[in-house]
Amino acid sequence: MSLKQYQREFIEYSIAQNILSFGSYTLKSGRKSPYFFNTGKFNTGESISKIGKFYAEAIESFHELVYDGIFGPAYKGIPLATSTVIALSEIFNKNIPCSFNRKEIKDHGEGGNIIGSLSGKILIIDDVITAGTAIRESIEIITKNGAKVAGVIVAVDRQERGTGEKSAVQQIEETYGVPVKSIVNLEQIIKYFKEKEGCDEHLTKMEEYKALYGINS
Ligand code: OMP
Repeated sequence: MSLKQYQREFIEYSIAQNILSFGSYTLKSGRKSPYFFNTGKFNTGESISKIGKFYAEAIESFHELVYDGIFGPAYKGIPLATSTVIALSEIFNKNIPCSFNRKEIKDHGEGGNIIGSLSGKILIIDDVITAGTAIRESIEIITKNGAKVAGVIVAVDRQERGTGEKSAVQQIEETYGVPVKSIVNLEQIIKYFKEKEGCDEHLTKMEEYKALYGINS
């Protein structure tokens, strides 16, 4: 399937801003990767605004995502969720509540570890999915607080195998029965490089990495 306009723009913007970078990176899983996607680098007014629009476009394109509110896990998920609900309001005229968690325990004032509105069916927004550890933690927070998980949207699905042959996305979809979607996945980033001239080096390394740790698709 061809890349959608917002997916192409997302990849181009991420490369231009060095958010998607190439080199040698050790991941949380210990795997050595030739590429890394760093949402922490969405750190200016322009880039935070743009990332919200990319997520909003992706969310709108997946009709399986039926939700009442958006949850962004601390810390990286907080600006992502905030920017996304602003974009959903400004571009799609949808006024969606958002929430996030506190990492620290607070026993005074309003108490609790959730800030914002967390009720009904909640869409989790996160940056990257590799093994799925971060997403499982968010699912636990939401269910502990009495809400339901409607699905997950990440910026990049690295499409890596977990402990078995399945990807983290497939495992989470099966375990929790919710859709897990992304703005782009590894296959789409590879497709982008295939269509663009002068990117052979990146392409080769990403294909080698996919052969080593990727799912068979
Ligand atoms: P899992 O919890 O294994 O799914 O890994 C996802 C987390 O790894 C992200 O939330 C990031 O903290 C980090 N990460 C990135 O930010 N970008 C990448 O390209 C790869 C990783 C990673 O370490 O796997």
